[in-house]
Amino acid sequence: MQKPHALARQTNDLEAFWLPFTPNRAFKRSPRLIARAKGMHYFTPDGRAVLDAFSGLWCCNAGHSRDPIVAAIQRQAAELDYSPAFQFAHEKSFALASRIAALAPGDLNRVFFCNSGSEANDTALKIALAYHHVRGEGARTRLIGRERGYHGVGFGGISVGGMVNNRKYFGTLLAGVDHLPATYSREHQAFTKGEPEWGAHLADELDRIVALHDASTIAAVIVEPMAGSTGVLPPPKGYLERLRAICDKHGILLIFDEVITGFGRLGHAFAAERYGVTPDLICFAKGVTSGAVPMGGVIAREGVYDEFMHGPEHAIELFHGYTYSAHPLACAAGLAALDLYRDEGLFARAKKLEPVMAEAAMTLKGLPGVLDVRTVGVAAGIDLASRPGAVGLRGYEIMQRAFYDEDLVIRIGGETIAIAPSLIVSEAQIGEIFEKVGRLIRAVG
Ligand code: PXG
Repeated sequence: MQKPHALARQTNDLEAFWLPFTPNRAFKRSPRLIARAKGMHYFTPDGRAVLDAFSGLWCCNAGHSRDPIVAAIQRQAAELDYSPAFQFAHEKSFALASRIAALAPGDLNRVFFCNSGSEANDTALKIALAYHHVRGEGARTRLIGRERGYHGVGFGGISVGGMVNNRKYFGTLLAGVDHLPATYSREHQAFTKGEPEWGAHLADELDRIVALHDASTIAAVIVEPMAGSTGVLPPPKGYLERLRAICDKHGILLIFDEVITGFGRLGHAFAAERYGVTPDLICFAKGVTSGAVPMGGVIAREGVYDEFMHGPEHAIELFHGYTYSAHPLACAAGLAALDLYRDEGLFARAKKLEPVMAEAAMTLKGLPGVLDVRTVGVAAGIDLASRPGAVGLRGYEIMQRAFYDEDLVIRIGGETIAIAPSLIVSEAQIGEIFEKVGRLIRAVG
C-alpha cells in the first residue's frame, strides 16, 4: 500500500536519508551538499569549488573522478556487470590480486577481497581464528586490539577497536578481547613531526597481556600502524618492531590494519614497508580504488594461506566471503587506480610532500587553543582545546565554516582536525589548506 502523501513528496526531501556518523538534525538544517568532483576539488550544487583536504574520507588517494578510473569503470559496467563471487571468478580479480601482492612486502602474496575496511577487519580476525583452528590450536581465540584503535564498525572491528563511542552503545561485543594501551602521550610527544621518540616500551604491554591470558589462548594482535581516525598517531620509533618480536615469540599473528595507510599515504605502498615490519595479515580498502568503487581486502602471508590448503580438494577451505567480493567494477577501478599510482609516482610523491606537510602544519603551533600538531606522510592531526561544557562544538563549527567560508573540506573527530589531501596535492595547495585552517582556528574561538 502506498504511504499517504507519497506522491506529494519532494524528490529533494532530506528527511528519508539517515546519515552515518553525522548529527542528522544539524545537517538537515544546514546541509553541506556536494554535487561533483574533479582532482583536488569538490563542486557544490551551485558550482562553488571546494578544496578537498581529506581525500574524501582518506580514500581518493589519486584525486577525484580521475579520467582513467572513470573510463575503466564505464567499460567494465558495459562488459561484465557482475559474476558470481563463489565458485566462479573473472579475470580482473586475479590481475588485481597479483598487483596488490606485488606491492605488499615479503611473502604477503594471497589476497582475499571484500567491500570495505570494516569487512576487511572482520575478515582478517576470522582468518586468524580459523588459521589456528585448522592448525589444531583452536584454543587460540583471544584477539588483542588497542585503545583508540579504529577497525571499522562490524562487531569484530568494534570489539578490538578502542574508540569508546563506537563501542559503548552496542552491548557486550566479542568475548575474549583485550587491549594494548594507546601510544599517545601529549606530555612526551606534543608537536612531533613523524614518529615520536617516546613510547616504544608500550609494546611490552603485550608481554603482560600474554602473561595474564597465556599465549595458548591468543590468536592475533591487530593495530593500525598509524592510528588515523583517532587523530593521526604515528607509531613511536621501534614500537611496531617490538610488537612483531613479541608476536613471533608466542606464535601470535600480527595484523596491520592499513585501510588508511595503504596505497601511499605514508610514502610507501604499505606502512609495513615504511617501518620494515612484516605482519601476517594486512587489511586494506579505501585507496585500493582511490575511493571510486567500494572495495576492501586482506593480504595474507603464503604460510597462513597454505595452512588452509590441506583438506579434500573439492572442499571449501574458508567459510567466508561476500556476494560482492572482487566485484568486477571494483577490480576494474582498482587496476586503473594502481596504474595511476605507478604512472604518476604518487607514493614517492607522498614521501616528497611529507616535509612540506610537516612544515605547513607546524605553523599552527602557538595559535590559541592548539594543544598539539602531529604529522606523518601526507597526514596531519591538530588537537584543539574544547570550550568548557561543549566538547566537540568548536571542531564542528570549524568544519562548518571551513566549508561555507573558506571553500575547504576538512575532517573533525571531536576537537581534532585531520588533514589528509590526495597525493596529487600541490605544495601551494598544502600552503592554502593550513593557511585556511589557521584562519579558522583564530576565528572560531
Ligand atoms: N580500519 C581503519 C584503520 C579505518 O580507518 C576502517 C577500518 C573501516 O573502513 P570502512 O570502509 O568500513 O569505513 C577505517 C575507516 C576519519 C574516518 O575521520 C576514518 C574512516 C572512515 C571514515 C572517517 O578518520 N576509516
